[in-house]
Amino acid sequence: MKTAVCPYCGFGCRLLIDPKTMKVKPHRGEPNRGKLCPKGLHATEFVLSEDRLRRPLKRTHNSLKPIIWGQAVDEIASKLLEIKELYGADAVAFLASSKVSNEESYLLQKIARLFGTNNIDNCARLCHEASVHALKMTVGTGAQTNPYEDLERFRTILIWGYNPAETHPVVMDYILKAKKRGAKVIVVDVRETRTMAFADYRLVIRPGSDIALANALMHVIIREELYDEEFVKSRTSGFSEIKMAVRKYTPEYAEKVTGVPAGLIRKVAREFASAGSGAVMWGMGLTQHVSGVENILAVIDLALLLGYIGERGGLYPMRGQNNVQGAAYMGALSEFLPGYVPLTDDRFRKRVASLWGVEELPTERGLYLTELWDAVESGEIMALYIVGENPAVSEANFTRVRKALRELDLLVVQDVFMTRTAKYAHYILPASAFCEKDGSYMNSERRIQWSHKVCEPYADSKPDWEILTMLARALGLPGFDYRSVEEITEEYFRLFPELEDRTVEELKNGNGIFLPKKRLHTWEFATPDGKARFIAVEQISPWERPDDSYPFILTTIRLISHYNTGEMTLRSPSLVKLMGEPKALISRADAERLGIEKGDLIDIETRRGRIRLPAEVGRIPPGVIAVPFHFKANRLTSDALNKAGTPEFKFSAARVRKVQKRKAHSG
Ligand SMILES: Nc1nc2c(c(=O)[nH]1)N[C@H]1C(S)=C(S)[C@@H](COP(=O)(O)OP(=O)(O)OC[C@H]3O[C@@H](n4cnc5c(=O)[nH]c(N)nc54)[C@H](O)[C@@H]3O)O[C@H]1N2
Ligand SMILES: Nc1nc2c(c(=O)[nH]1)N[C@H]1C(S)=C(S)[C@@H](COP(=O)(O)OP(=O)(O)OC[C@H]3O[C@@H](n4cnc5c(=O)[nH]c(N)nc54)[C@H](O)[C@@H]3O)O[C@H]1N2
Ligand code: SF4
Ligand SMILES: [Mo]
Repeated sequence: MKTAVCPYCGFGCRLLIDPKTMKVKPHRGEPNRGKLCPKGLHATEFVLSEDRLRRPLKRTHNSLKPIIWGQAVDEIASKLLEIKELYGADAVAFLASSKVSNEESYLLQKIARLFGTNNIDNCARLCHEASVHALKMTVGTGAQTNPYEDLERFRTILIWGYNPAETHPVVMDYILKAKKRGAKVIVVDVRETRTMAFADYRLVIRPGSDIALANALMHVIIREELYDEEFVKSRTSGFSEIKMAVRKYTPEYAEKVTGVPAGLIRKVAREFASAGSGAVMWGMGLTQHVSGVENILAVIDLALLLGYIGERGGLYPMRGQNNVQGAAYMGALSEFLPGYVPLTDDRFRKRVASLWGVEELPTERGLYLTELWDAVESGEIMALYIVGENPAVSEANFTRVRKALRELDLLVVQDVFMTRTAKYAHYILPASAFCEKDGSYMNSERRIQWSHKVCEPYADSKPDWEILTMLARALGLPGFDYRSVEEITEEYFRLFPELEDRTVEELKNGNGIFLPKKRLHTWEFATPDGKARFIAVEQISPWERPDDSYPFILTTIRLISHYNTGEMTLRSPSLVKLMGEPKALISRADAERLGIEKGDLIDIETRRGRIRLPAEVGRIPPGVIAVPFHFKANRLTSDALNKAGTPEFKFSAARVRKVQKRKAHSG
């Protein structure tokens, strides 16, 4: 049996794979302790799919023709160099994948920066980048503070805009264990989720009104003097601003804004504050709003007020993709060098440059993934190199993305499948799947784990690190003479003081390595003065408001057996069998008013477009409609961005109409 890391979600389960049968069993060690969800259990099925890309392809006159590796890479490199020569390095952008290993993400950002641009980004931008920004501003480090194991000993778990029962099923085990030991679970969501079924307190909130609720909880806690005065005094700054800001957020006022009864707000504030310890876990319900950064600031403020940090609590922005945390730590973000170090940190930047054998690296922030499409429109971006990302489906308001993809002078897609995005590409490069290569991955708790090669690469595919090494050499970049993936691991280890004394062997044989360490901020915060900073925020309105023409609020959600844009799960026969048909969720009251019954086809329309889905009735308040994001929801969504560059996937104004059955033709 070989040990690999699950290629789906950021929880980071380890799989035991039998190389002969390719069957999967759960690893007994950390973090999954003998558990897997159906995606992990069937994780090798997409790898074995006949649909895999077999060889490099080139588009000529609208048809795709096979091309040999060497020629494909040479042609791509010379086109990139030509564009650089004519328009500068910033006319090229690279999209890294949160699905590939640390080594591979590290290589792509190294290529981008040595090529001369910070136009390097990954799907963290669509996901938790607001959490990263808010955490950096308050506690100094943009990542989850505590390991999963701590969840079991906290007395309260506050789950906010996050539905782990469907999105990180294995973390539910930790939550349920805590509950068995007496912890209280509080869930805040815009609908009655599967996670809410396990909650002691269920707060169904109006979409986009989270700041008002967080401020009201703080209002009660401050007014009733339930906060941790000692912690606030010795370890934080900015308390007086918070005190002022939350004064007007009485539970009664918040009830008007959020729809959550004032009595329940008081009860939850008291329970959470008096428990003595607590975790705050959050997800896309908070980040994917124009107020994303402020939403997170509000929940961090709440935790700080109670001293729920270190031994007594933790901040858990639960990461989405299997290696989104790693991609960020490796520097595949347009505003940060590896380790989330700002581009303007001269000392660190010079150190990286000297490790790479050059004098200087570009210092200006690159474009966010979500800013690329306008930049293509305006002619600023001419070429895009995409590794393992599917923006033609995953980006907000994808109609404009598809238009931009068509306009590029050069689009390269490096993926395991012919994705919706690859359909626009000039060159398509077949990548090997996770179990066909070695490499390290970092999960949400910042645990780096080794994933072992189980089988040979499919057909003529190559591991991403090999493809990128070829590309870098063809571009004439220095320092890409790697003969094994381990040499890349050793190189990135050198960037982090905490990893300097660690070895790849240790990583391969143990339970993983936490970077920078297991528990953050226990004694001191990673801010210049060592104190956490409260940042007061006011309720912020969504970008679009419902009106007479578009009276519904549309939000987008995830389902347990579907995964993101579906490229992998739809090629897994066992998962396809488990998959329910995606349905739009609407309230009983709205359904009755519009004459809609369960299973009826409905049209959902926003200012961007229209889609048709069967209806599911119930478990959501009137006026709100929730659509699974996995297939075509982004024809509808709003592309308004928050301060971290994330679109407002969770709030659009929409209208809903029952599709009238066509009358049978007479005669
Ligand atoms: N099965 C499965 N698992 C996955 C994925 C998948 O596609 N499928 N994707 C992975 C990825 S990339 C990610 S990022 C994670 C995401 O994991 P989650 O964050 O759990 O995912 P979502 O379902 O997008 O959003 C969470 C919840 O936010 C709620 N919500 C919507 N609007 C609001 C609001 O205004 N306020 C509040 N409080 N809540 C709101 C929704 O009802 C939903 O229940 O899952 C990962 N795991
Ligand atoms: N409406 C709406 N839209 C959303 C969201 C939402 O909640 N609502 N959520 C957003 C979020 S949180 C995220 S993270 C994004 C996800 O957006 P994407 O990252 O674009 O979605 P995925 O489907 O995960 O795409 C991953 C791709 O990687 C490929 N792949 C897998 N393994 C490998 C490998 O080893 N090598 C290579 N080269 N490729 C590989 C897969 O085939 C797939 O095409 O979607 C965002 N879009
Ligand atoms: S919980 Fe996440 S990491 Fe674990 S098996 Fe399921 S998809 Fe894979
Ligand atoms: Mo995500």
